[in-house]
Amino acid sequence: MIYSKYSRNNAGVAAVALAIGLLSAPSAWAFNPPVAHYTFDQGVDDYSVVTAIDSANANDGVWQNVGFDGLAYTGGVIGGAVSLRGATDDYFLIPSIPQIDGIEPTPFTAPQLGVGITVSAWMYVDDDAPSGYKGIFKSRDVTSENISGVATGRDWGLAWEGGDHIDTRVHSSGVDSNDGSITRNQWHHVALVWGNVDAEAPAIPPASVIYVDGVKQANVVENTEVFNLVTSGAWLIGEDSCCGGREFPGLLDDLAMFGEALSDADIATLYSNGLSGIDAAGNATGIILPGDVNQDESVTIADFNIIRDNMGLAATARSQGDLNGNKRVDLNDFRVWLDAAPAAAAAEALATFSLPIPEPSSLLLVLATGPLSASRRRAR
Ligand SMILES: [Ca+2]
Ligand SMILES: [Ca+2]
Ligand SMILES: [Ca+2]
Repeated sequence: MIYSKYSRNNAGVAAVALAIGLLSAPSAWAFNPPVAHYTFDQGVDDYSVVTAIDSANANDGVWQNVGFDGLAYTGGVIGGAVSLRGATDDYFLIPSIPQIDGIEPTPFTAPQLGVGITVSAWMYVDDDAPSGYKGIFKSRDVTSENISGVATGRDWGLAWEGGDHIDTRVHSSGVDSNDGSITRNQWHHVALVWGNVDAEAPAIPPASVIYVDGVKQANVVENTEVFNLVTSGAWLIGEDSCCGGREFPGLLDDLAMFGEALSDADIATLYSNGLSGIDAAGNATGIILPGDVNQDESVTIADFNIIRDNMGLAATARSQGDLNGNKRVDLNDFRVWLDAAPAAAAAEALATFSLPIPEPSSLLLVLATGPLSASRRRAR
């Protein structure tokens, strides 16, 4: 995969997207828009947004940590992303997604290709994010029917498990993505499809398929023996309600629930479009460059000046210089800018440190921190 050498560097992503574009334009939309869609674009320049806003059907997610201090936003793959700390109650609760109630792939009578659901999301975890079973988008409140009958409280959705792969659940049956498919310090697109996806089968059973970065994973369940998603129940963004300590410690972007089982080609479209800054509903939102504070689509000394002027201060928006989404402007934000800045701008910024400084300044601390450009790690 040519993408694997790119870390959290949207300039690189954009370059890849451009290269893809030279070969083929983003595919035409071949499927219906999501029934629930969380872009996390609204919070980037207003950290007071404490709702996961569903731009499709107002199935909004409610932030569960009443202090709100675990919630922040930063640049994502497509516009903004939510930055989750992973502490207790740092997650959104969606009371239900009623648009998926009653989706029934009907395997025995008149099966129809494409009946089912799809969950699609972009995720990012740092080197220092703790491993473990961490919920990305989960429900243990679905009522579903399999060959044994109707049951509630089963496990549905996607989680980041053990560091390097995704665990998916359909009516509690678990299937993993390939070992090593989820690397750190890099955005990955993940998707779960449940439903009728096999055009070749004489009778179409509801299958379960996982995709990472647009690629179908080895573990495909041809027949889940789950026939009916009776009612949605509550879904959690960034948490699995079981067991405690399963809050997701990283970034999530463009989370979408589709009321149909998308095809291999559809998932590849979601992935390639995402790299081009096109979201799951087909909107060309664009890409926020990592060092671009003032969002004029370039990384210049003007962006550095904002960071410098706000150094050490609390931030209520990324545009104040908080590039890593931790609600304050500090050296880590300067590092993010420095990594993204053209050489001339970086040299100009570093040169300003030799100028007289009227009072003890955090910029002196910058000088004391050693080789700045050595770190390309996204600090939190
Ligand atoms: Ca977004
Ligand atoms: Ca800029
Ligand atoms: Ca910051």
